[in-house]
Amino acid sequence: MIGSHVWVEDPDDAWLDGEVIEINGEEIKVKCTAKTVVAKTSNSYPKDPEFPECGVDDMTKLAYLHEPGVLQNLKCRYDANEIYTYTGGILIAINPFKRLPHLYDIQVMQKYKGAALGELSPHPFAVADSAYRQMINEGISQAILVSGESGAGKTESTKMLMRYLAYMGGRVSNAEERSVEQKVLESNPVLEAFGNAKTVRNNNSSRFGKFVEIQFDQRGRISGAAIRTYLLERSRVCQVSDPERNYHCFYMLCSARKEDVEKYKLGNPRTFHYLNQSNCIELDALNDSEEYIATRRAMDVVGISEEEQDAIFRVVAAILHLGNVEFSKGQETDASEPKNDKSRFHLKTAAELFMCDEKSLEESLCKRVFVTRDETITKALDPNAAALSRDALAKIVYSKLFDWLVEKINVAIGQDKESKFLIGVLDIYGFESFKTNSFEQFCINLTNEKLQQHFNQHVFKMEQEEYEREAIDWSYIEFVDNQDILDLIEKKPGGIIALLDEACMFPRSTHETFAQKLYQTFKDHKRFSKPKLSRTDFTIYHYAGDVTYQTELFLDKNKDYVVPEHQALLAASKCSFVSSLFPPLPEESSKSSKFSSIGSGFKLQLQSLLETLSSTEPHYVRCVKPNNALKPAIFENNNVLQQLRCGGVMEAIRISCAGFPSRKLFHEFIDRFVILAPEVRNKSGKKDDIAACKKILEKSNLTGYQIGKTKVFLRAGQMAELDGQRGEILGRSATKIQRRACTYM
Ligand code: AOV
Ligand code: MG
Repeated sequence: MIGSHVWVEDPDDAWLDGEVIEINGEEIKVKCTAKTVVAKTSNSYPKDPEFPECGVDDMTKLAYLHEPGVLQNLKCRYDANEIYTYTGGILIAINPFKRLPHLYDIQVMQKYKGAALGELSPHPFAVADSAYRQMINEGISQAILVSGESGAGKTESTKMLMRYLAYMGGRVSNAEERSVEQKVLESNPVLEAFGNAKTVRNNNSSRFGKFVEIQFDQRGRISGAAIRTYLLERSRVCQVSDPERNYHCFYMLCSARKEDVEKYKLGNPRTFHYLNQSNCIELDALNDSEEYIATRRAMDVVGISEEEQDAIFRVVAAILHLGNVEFSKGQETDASEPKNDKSRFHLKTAAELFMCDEKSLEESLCKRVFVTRDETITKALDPNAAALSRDALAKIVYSKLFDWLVEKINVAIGQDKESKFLIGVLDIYGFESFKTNSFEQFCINLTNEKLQQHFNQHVFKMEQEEYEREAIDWSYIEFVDNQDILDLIEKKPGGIIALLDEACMFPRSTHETFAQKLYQTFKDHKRFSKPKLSRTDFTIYHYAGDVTYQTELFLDKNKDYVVPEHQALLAASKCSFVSSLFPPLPEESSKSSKFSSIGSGFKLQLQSLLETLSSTEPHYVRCVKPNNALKPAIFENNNVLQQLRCGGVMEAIRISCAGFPSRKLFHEFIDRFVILAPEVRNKSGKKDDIAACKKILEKSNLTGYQIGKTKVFLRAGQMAELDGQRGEILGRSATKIQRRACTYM
């Protein structure tokens, strides 16, 4: 109709709103603020004339539910610093890229304590509170799954969730001893110092996945916690591309207090090869020397002793010195030796810091020993191979150091083996697609596929199954199932990981033969393709977009292997901390060269994570990154929309509103709302229950609800309506008990 207000699609801004000024059959001309657009009627949506100025806090309350409406809602809330919005039971969090301290202080926590989800503005505290109360009331373990792309705010949201749980489950501790929850909270800065780095996507990107399981006793007090970590990115230790950084701890140590810098013979980070491959050394918002102090303080809290801290930073310094050892051709053919005095100095310093023999360190870098059936052959490595050996040593030491920290923190916090109640919080690396994508991205994206499937299954399948079980009318909502991608990657035998393991076991395989094998095997797979101009890359059509992987380092990175010379060297260190990182290998595995696969190991870890998750009641927080500039107040429509689509949020909204987001068992329903039709009281039996429910609903003038076999199913908003009516009768203020429309998703 001419004069009506509509949304039309726009390539730049996704959706524009304007007034219809002309209609020509299937086409309409729409006058928007900046331009006039001609669009197909089928590509336009009506605009809500009474759209509330500040939007609605739950998408299911939108009067007109469509993509532009959802986007408009998020945008106008974001502009008003309302960064959180519900979609039924899912919390959408849009990264503000600026501090909003008033949102998270202790008074806010107090307010959320015990408030029903939806009673107060959407907030991670509300999600944590609801998980906590469900755990206490129903005795079911809970999980809060935080997802979103890199830089979307997962880690920050996770910290809020953990702070709230610590607040709820904390106990008054004596000043002497640190409480469990203090240790849990302080484990964050420690792990971030060693496991986070600046990437192009995020100045504080987690380069490992983390599942924190908080254990509670019968009384709902925190009694222990376990931190599980997943696959730290090792390559970053020796390879940093501009404008990214290595792990934070290296820079911290370089700007530590003077005596530490001198003790470890450090100085300007630009003088170290592992740091100066990138031009980015300092970060605007990060003061490395303050961070150093904060990290050491956090280490105190989690129970890492002064000596251990010294040893840890000594190893970090040793890695930096190791990276500065360059090699040149040695006297024998194909041999290598430290290039010059400078390299010798760094080699000597690294050996001192590792507390191992300098000569042995040099040999472990420049030579390899091969054991055949009859003899032992020592082979010299050329300068290139020696540099690779050096990097391999740096990586293995760093990753063992990280694992040690996690283990230490777990021991220090302590486990409550008796605990029956758990709340797990998952903060795992978001979907990644870079210019070059290697094995790390492959594993990260596999993780995201698995979690996406969990989300799909939970939200969609469970919902539909419930409707089927209850035999109510329901037209299916389609959703994209990603099982085919998971099969492509994980299937055994025949999936990509299985083929990679095979390639790693055949000495003559190269990344070229591996790629050929992939092309052959998956030439007809609809989620796989070979890019036209490449001989060794492959593309996977992930749920969140296409990613092309470069196979060059896949074989290498999949091998979980410690060079025996490196193992022997550090196991013999005079520093008990260093030698403890390299405990003697069992006889068997040190001899046989049987390879252990990182990919398969990771797959098993994920499997076990998903098993844990499936025994919990899940809650979801979907983080969204409003722009790629990492700046406040910029809301890029297309960018946000893409993330909402990829994360299944659009479908979740649809299903929630199209379906019946609220439901109650007959007797529960009657108990709660009998006051609306008191005459139905005092009857029992299933038939009577149904009749009673019908009567109550009739009297409340609602339509569109359904009566299943055991439950009443209500449309979005109807529970709130009933509660309002009940409140009026009870004479309480209706707003006090107005609840979120969707109590179940
Ligand atoms: P991520 O965990 O999702 O990325 P982060 O949680 O590290 O992302 O968030 C990235 C940055 O955004 C943070 O360092 C903050 O500067 C800012 N930020 C996020 N959430 C908030 C908030 N609620 N309030 C203020 N600032 C925020 V990655 O770890 O890269 O996938 O692997
Ligand atoms: Mg993170």
